[in-house]
Amino acid sequence: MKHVVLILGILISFQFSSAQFGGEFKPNYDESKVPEFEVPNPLKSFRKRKIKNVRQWEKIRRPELLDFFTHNVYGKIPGELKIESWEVVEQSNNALNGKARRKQVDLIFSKNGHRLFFNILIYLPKNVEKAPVFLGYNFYGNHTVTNDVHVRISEAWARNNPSFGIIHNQLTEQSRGVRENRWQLEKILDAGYGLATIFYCEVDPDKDDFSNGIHPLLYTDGQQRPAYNEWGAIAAWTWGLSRAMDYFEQDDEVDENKVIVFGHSRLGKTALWAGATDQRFAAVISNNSGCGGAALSKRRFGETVARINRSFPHWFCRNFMIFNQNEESLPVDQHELIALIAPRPVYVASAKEDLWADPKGEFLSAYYASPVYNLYEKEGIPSKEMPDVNQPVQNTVAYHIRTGKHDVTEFDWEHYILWADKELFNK
Ligand code: GTR
Repeated sequence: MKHVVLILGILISFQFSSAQFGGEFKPNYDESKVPEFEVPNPLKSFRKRKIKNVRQWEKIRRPELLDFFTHNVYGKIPGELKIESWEVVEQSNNALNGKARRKQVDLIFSKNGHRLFFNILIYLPKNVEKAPVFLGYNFYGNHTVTNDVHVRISEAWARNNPSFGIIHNQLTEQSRGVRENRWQLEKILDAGYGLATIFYCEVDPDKDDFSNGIHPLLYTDGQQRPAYNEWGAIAAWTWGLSRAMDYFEQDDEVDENKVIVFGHSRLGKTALWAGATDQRFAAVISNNSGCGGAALSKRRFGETVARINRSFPHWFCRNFMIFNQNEESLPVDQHELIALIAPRPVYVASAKEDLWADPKGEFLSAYYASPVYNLYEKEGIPSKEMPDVNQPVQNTVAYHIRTGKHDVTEFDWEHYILWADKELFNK
């Protein structure tokens, strides 16, 4: 009898979890099936106090929101770890046919008997003394962003992608330049900006395994994986972006007050969290960041909290799983992540065919974050109506939806540059 009960119990819980985590998960793409929900008010504290000015926002509301996202969504970074040393492993004043200066810099860390280093590839425009830079992670190695033969190939673990010649989780020469379109390096340099990029798996390999990357350097004795409220991979990647920022503060060729953190998709989620947690970033760009990024979770349109936690159990902190199929009980939503970036400029971009990332939910987040920007007398998104395709709305909060799929395109970069010129240089 006992056994029957046990087996029944296992069967029921299996049923429950496969329904919850969706063996047959079907994303909702029907606007009429979006559940009704109340958008949490960024200007009302958890204790229902009205937030009327910048002082109350910064003293009461911002800290409690930051705390909520830290302990329940992305996870807290359990300690401090400074750059132990850095080394310029390669440089040239005549890169890209004389157009740019190039540097490849290793940042080195060690603690608890573990050592970690990651490399920043930096291109700077030649005619600018202290350059503003776009900083962003890449998915398949620094050598994929350009055809420049001098860019080193990382030896870190990489996700397999046979079409890029990546098998056995090792990067190869075959993928040099394959992501050139996504970076538009020449355009960036011509506009007077630098580009700095890091292969994200050097900071933390993108897999459900907490024994590698940066995590073990900050474990307590005997710890094997982060606690429920501690950092998943997204927070680990943001840690890396902040260390890149530490480095820029020491590099005379970079204007550390004009670093724009950029990311696509999971790395767009990362850029937003980096901007929220590290106020040294001057501006933030979220390209097609979707669920757990710019999109409102409560809409459950496309990818959902349960689905993302099931497919990528290592991205968020484990506490976030409490909200699997339970988005209504979230006391926050992702517009408040964007609000944490205020008053610094933030750009949310969607793609028409990228329904999985919920373009409308991304737009609405930018819209609902805007009252916080207004407290600072900055202009956000003025209307709840989505703009037409390929018609950017560019204020301190900016948004566009372009034609095409989940990707980063020339159109995206053209508009990011125009907006950065306006927001950071009043051009
Ligand atoms: C998808 C994931 C998205 C997005 C994307 C990416 O598989 O469901 O949340 O982050 O990956 O990073 O390319």
